[in-house]
Amino acid sequence: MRANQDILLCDLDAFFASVEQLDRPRLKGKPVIVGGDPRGRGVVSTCSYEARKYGVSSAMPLKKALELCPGAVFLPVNMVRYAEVSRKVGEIFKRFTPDIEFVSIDEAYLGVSKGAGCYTGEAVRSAVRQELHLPISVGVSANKLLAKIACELAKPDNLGTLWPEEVKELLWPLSVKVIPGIGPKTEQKLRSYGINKVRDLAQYPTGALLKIIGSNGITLQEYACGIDGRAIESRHESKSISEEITFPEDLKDKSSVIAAIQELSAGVGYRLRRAGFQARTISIKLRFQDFSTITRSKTLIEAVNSDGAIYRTARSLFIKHCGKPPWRLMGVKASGFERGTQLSIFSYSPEEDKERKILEAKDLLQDKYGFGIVKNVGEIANKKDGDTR
Ligand code: TTP
Ligand code: MG
Repeated sequence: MRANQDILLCDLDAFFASVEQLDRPRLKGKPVIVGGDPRGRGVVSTCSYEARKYGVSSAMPLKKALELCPGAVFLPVNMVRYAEVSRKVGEIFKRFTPDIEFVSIDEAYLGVSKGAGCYTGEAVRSAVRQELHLPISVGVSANKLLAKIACELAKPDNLGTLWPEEVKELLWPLSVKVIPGIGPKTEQKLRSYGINKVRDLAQYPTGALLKIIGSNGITLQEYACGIDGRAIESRHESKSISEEITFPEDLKDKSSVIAAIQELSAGVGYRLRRAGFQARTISIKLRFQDFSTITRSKTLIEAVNSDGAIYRTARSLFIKHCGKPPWRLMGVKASGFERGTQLSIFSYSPEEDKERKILEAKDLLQDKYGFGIVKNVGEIANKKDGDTR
């Protein structure tokens, strides 16, 4: 957990069942149970929210599910298809931040800069809804635990928040079973000692709690107080953020390519800032008409994340290495990440301060109305730059 970070827990709703309903539209709005033949000995993998109303839940014997919900449609598990959808969801997550921990097939933690959590969460939800036609819930907070609980409480198809300062008011009155790690057995044990609500767990003498549930008691008590120091562990931490465009027709004039570089730089800059990163290295990728492709990079003295700084570097790389037109594809990439916002002590100037303020306003508008809504701000930000380096 980092103090300057918001954490999102994104979790698809009734994942396997939602994919089945997507692939078979006639099942929309109906109780769907995924797990196999209800006459067999298997268990429920998951079920649609329509089936949950009947008391059906994951890990329940299919036979029992049939008794509870005889009208449900029972389907076998089609893991290949779910894995395919899961990959697509992961690609959407990666657009918003490289700081991702994939927890399971339908669940991931995303780290974004402080204050960007809710906007990013809504943007993730609408991208998954619009592009994959699937419902997803998002919990937003300052740590993993509270983000996870916020998501569970918000489900289905919703975004919820649960901030550390709200723990006493909102979390303490709830049953201990909302705490991840407290399954039915631990819950029962705690109940037998009169620990029913999260408040009871938070306030129970620690020594006595350790005797009841062992060493795990310390962590669970910290959780009950909303404390969780776990960091996001990106297994395949993305090392770069890039955008590229294949032009509708090969371009022959430099100014058109430079206009594209400006657009691409703004996209890369926005994503960098939203992920809470700065980048030391800016690269371009250039493809010529004969498909030959070059990449060229420049490593800067200081890490950057403003649209203007990325654009200036990418443009100078292009001018230096553009070769002969026509050009077919142009890409801009930022890598060599460092944490934090761009506040240079070496070259801090009123212009940079102005640029930063303009970008902050632009980012907020883009969070709300989508990337690219503000076109001319990049121009203002880049005006101070007269050089072609
Ligand atoms: P979950 O995210 O736990 O459940 P869910 O997506 O079906 O429902 P929701 O998140 O809205 O509560 O698990 C993701 C998938 O993993 C789920 O669709 C099926 C599979 N799964 C099992 O196969 N067995 C299980 O016991 C559980 C809990 C999940
Ligand atoms: Mg899920």
